[in-house]
Amino acid sequence: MKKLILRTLVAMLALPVWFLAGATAASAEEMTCPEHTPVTIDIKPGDHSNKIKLSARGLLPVAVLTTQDFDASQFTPEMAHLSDAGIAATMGCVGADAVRWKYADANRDGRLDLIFFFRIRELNLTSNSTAATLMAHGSYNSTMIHILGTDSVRVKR
Ligand SMILES: [Ca+2]
Ligand SMILES: [Ca+2]
Repeated sequence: MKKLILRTLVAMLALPVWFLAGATAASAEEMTCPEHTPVTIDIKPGDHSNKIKLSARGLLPVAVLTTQDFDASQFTPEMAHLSDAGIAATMGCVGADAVRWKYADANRDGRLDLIFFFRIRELNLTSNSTAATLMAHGSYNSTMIHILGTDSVRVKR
């Protein structure tokens, strides 16, 4: 009996993998990051050029802004990734892991935002990258959600 339950369980767990393997790139993205909540992000808050020098040491700040639809101060992240937007669209949740995050008013509108920090050396951006996508998951009003936002970048080697 135990074996049967185990086999059923294994079959159930294996199913999404099979499904993913057969899926097209577009639906694979939806499968990998299910039901994401769109958010507004600002790469390098306060800097409109969003220039990133890939050879630079240090951290890149990316803010998730509080808007009418999303209160970033109520989101408790568990993990976050930043990826070239083109790669994120085909590969799903990939890219550099956030090394830390903090709550601060990034755009000085009086409402707290959430700022993630990524190691520039770990980014999968190239000199052809024109946009980067932030993906994060965590709890929001005690519900687990995925958030996703994209901002433009200008990459220098
Ligand atoms: Ca910016
Ligand atoms: Ca703010």
